[in-house]
Amino acid sequence: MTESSNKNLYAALRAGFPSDLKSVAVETDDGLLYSWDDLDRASAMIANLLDALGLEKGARIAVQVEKSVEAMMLYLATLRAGYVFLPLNTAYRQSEIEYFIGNAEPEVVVCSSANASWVGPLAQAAGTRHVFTLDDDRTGTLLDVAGQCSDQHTVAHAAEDDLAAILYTSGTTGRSKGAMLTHRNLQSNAEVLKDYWGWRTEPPHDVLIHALPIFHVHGLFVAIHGALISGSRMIWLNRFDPKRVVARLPEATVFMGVPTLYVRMLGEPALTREACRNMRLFISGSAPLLIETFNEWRERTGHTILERYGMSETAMLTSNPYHAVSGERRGGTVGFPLPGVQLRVRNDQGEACLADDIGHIEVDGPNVFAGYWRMPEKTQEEFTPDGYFKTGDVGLVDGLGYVTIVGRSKDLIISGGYNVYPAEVEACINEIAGVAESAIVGVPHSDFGEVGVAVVTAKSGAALDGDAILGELKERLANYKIPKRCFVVPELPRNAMGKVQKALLREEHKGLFSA
Ligand code: MLC
Ligand code: AMP
Repeated sequence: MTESSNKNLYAALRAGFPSDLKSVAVETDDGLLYSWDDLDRASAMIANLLDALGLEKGARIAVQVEKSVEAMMLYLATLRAGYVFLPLNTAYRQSEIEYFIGNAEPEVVVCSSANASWVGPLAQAAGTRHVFTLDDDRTGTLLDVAGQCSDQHTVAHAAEDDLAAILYTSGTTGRSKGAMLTHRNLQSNAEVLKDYWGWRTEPPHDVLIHALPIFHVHGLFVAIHGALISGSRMIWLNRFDPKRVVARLPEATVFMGVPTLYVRMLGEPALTREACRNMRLFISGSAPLLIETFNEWRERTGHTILERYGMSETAMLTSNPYHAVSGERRGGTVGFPLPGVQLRVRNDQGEACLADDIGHIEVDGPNVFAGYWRMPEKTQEEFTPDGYFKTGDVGLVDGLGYVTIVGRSKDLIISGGYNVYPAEVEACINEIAGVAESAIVGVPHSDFGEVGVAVVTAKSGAALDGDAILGELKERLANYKIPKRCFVVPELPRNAMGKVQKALLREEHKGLFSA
């Protein structure tokens, strides 16, 4: 088999490593240095561990661990061994994890040692054969066993349509769906962004501040792939801390964040033009960047944030231009479709919209996922007959080709860059004793952009307390999904068809958290 016939994403990332493998690839904020060679050898050791387990092709490796460089190595190891990486948000609670593990049926589960007492039995009950621990202080059974393995490993052969990762993304109705991403989906996107954003592939390479979680598209794919495939060093923060990021800016050239990160950094007096003197590029995405933040950032730092748009199902779709010759970076827009991405806007009747007309955004391209894990009907529903994926986002393309997202047809709240599906939270509230029904609406929030507010009615004779409801929810749902307020009301507003009028509730509560 020739090298080029191997479409394994790790091989493509590895090809981008600089020639000096002893140079620093990752520097943690507390001063640990990892060379490119360390990344390659440690991921080889973990890959050898996985290979020794005798897993089937396509086996899922589910991972719920705190962010660490070793967790990234586990991701790289999974790729290079040819298995499927399934990252899980550390905020997920027991019932959420139970669902993901039951649905994905991973052969391997890696969790923190603090959670092993409940994740282990739950995984074994679901048929998982191997459970390891991994902590953010370079300990855990995964590293103990991998430490015994060889640091030489031949990258497994992968066809371009082989699965590389499954990302669970909440459904508009019902439970989360696993978006299946192939080696081709991820590699094509990484290659396109390498060029589009001008990553420096020759010395002096870029230096990326990595401060995002690594269980979603943004931190796991866009940031890590971008740095690795261009041979760029990463300054690695396990948690986002605006003070620490601003303190490290003078050493960096690239930063990526969700809008909340930019809002919080603007609260730091040390954020100045001087601090940003070596920066080349600030990128924002995952949620709408307010034009106020865009403008304030430009005034304070002299840099124009580049906003881009993507999804778990598609990785990156559009981006504002990097090079001035391609156009200006326009605040409030998400830029142009990336090379290779076909993006169209259609009205409710399925007709193409004219420039500036608002409609449903549909996309196609090598980055568009292979479907939802074990949900062929759902997959079919989300694609048009001619093969375009229905993003659920509503927007327009202007006369110059800039895409603007104006809303969503899916009932979704994006809070601090995390997605919250009202249907999931409502279902959870409705199970609480005494609750008759509930509605979750998204309202503006000065820090998180948008947050959920719950409006609940009681069954006759039941006495409910909003704070007690939130307390119960915290046991069952990831913290960012918990509504920031809960109101108990005599009844929910309904229209003539009996449908809850969420727009009225949104209007009523819109001033709760705006600055
Ligand atoms: C934390 N909290 C949130 C929240 N994050 N509430 C609403 N929305 C959020 N996103 C709440 C917690 O419940 C807790 O409440 C309190 O804030 C403190 O929790 P914390 O964990 O200490 O918060 P903090 O570390 O400050 O986290 C905030 C954050 C984090 C903005 C740094 O949310 C974050 O890293 N967001 C980035 C998400 C991301 O990477 N998205 C990319 C998705 S990919 P209490 O009441 O318990 O005190 C994607 C595709 C694409 O969308 O295009 O990129
Ligand atoms: P996820 O399911 O977490 O991948 O979230 C994807 C969704 O985030 C998209 O469908 C959009 O609604 C939203 N999104 C991502 N980037 C942007 C952006 N720059 N502006 C507005 N919305 C965005």
